[in-house]
Amino acid sequence: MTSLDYGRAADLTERLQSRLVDSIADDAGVTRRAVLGGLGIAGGAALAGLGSADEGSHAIAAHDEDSTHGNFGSKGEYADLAFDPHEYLYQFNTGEGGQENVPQDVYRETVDGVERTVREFTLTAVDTTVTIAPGIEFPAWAYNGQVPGPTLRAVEGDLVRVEFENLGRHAHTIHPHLRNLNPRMDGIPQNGPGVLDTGESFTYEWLAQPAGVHFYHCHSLPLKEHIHRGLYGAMIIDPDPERVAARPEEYCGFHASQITAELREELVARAESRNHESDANADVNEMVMVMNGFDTNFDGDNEVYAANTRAFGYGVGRTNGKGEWAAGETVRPIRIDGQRPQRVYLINTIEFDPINSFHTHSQFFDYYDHGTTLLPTSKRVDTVMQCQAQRGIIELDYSDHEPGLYMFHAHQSEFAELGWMSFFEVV
Ligand SMILES: [Cu+2]
Repeated sequence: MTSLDYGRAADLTERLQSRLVDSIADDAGVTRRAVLGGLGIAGGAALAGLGSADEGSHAIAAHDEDSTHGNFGSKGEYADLAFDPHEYLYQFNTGEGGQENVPQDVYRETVDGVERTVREFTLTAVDTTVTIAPGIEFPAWAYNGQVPGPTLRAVEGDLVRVEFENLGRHAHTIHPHLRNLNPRMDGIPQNGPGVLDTGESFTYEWLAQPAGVHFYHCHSLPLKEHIHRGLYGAMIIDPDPERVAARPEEYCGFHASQITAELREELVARAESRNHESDANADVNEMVMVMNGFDTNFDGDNEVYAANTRAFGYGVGRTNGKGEWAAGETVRPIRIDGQRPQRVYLINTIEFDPINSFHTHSQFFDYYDHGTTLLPTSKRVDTVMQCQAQRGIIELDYSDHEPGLYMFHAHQSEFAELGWMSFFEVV
């Protein structure tokens, strides 16, 4: 058997989780709600000294304690279901569909003489709290009340229009990691509108280029605090198959004179597989993983690590013994159909540590650094590392693996033990 026993995997997750929660529970930067040890929820939303979040904002700070989502008293369960790390994996905002808390639209418009598809999103910065470990609330600054912020998705050549409003207490911006031709739209303090104070708004416009997996974040100073508090998100730019057919050399390491008809055809097929408007894309199970960390005592060092904010959120919870997870339980592996190709859009956002990494057990994968090429930049690797803001696309194939649990985690062992440890459950 290649997979771990479910009960032992659950023991491991629970042991690491308890140790982590014990180690950070008294840190200055967090608030501990009494959900551990079957005590039930403490009264009142814990806001870590930040006061109430603005009413009418998208903040998720207020916990619905009369919720029907079951009892949150059990050890190892997350109480805050407003953000579900399993849903987040698959939440792509394209302008024509996405999350309820992300107002969006898509339409055609002539921009500087060129007719383009415009994908418009409203992003609002707020102060809120996010659950980073069972019962542990971190005082975050967040786009649309969530960390990571909403995943934005467009096609190469589109115009991404972001109506940004700052309802947080500090001055913020949005800086895109795109090939942006207008310095006013760079989202830095020194250009265009500069930083936006509380209550101010600005509409950013960015050309969606190049194709790849990209990143947006606040660029206010001190930068390390504004990023680390949670103001970041993924921006995916799908390749345009027609453009790939016309300029295939821009999507691989070959010179134009070396492009054969077969290679052009392969690159176009790969572009279709990556393009959410193409039928071929529906065959692939696509997930977003943003590797992040939290400095819970504000000493300039991370105490908690995760993929998508929740320490051990993709660990193994208690089951009924048959791999079916108990109702309401939010600690569970990512269940995947072994016969479908898997694609992970991976981004590293951690502050304070110079690198992060992604390592798969019993598996090798193809990797596309920044996702800007259609041929892999690394073939058959089981570990990649990323500095802050580095990102890439991972393609995995479990079609010949036995069903069961396959671990993946940061291969900085410390990060794994402090939360960035996860499982795929292949079925
Ligand atoms: Cu900021």
